[in-house]
Amino acid sequence: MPDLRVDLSGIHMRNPTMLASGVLGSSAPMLMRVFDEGAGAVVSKSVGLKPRAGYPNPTIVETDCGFVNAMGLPNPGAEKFAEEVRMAKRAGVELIASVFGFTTEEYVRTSAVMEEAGADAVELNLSCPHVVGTGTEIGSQPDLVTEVVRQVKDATSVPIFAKIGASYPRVRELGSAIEKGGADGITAINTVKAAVIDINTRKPILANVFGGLSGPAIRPLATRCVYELYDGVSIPIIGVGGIVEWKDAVEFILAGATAVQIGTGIAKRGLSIFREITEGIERYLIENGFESIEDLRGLAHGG
Ligand code: RRO
Repeated sequence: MPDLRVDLSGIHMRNPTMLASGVLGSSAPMLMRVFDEGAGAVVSKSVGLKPRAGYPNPTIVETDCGFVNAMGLPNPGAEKFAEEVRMAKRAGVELIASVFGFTTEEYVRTSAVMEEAGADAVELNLSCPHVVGTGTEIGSQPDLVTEVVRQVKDATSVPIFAKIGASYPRVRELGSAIEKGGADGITAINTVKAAVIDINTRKPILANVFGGLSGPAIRPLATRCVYELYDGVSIPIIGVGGIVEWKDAVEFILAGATAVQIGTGIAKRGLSIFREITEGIERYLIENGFESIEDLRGLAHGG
């Protein structure tokens, strides 16, 4: 049997699938359920230092090519969410806490609370495409990205991943900025800034007007980012964006991903998607004579 285990900068995963941040990640029971269903690790919904209500409804709209969401970072604040992290950790869940901030200090303090609560790693959200003052507004400034990563690294001892979007044109430059800050990995990509108009009301559907597009429409864009990063950085890359089938996951691994995250795909396939994708990867490895996932990683590169 091929080896499906993945060592993601010290995070020991039984398989390369992870729950993407923002989907089913707001409570310990949901995180536990997803882990029970076979995910190798789970990433919680982004939390900040203070509670936030998020945007008014409608916050999500389905289109024929994916979902567009503008939740607006609803979260109970780090101290309160720490209770969920503790509960999930007591149940043995491999848990990465997603963290956002409006300042470097907020990223640092929130990450420290997550580490203290027992999170195995922190994923810095440097890429929410539609909240003013955080996300892409920070993630499109490479020097600031280095600074945020460096300061979080200095203040914590768990692995730190940085999640980027596709809007910054020089993805390798951004990857280098993250690596320079000392990050343990890069997650690529977040949703892509989008809008949907109701032709009857002749107005935008989302209360926030703009939201983030997820689903198969962004998969080739995400694969391109992973491919570019793999050529430019030496830290692990986590691929995310539109994975629905096991073949999609294999594509990301061939582009250079060490692990893959799944979010929107759950809406199409249910929670069995984690097992189905893991089994599909396993079959592919057997049928093609590979002994481990590692043997597959990055094979789309070079001659
Ligand atoms: O909460 C959101 O609206 C949200 C976030 Br933080 C993010 O990173 N990406 C996204 O599509 N939505």
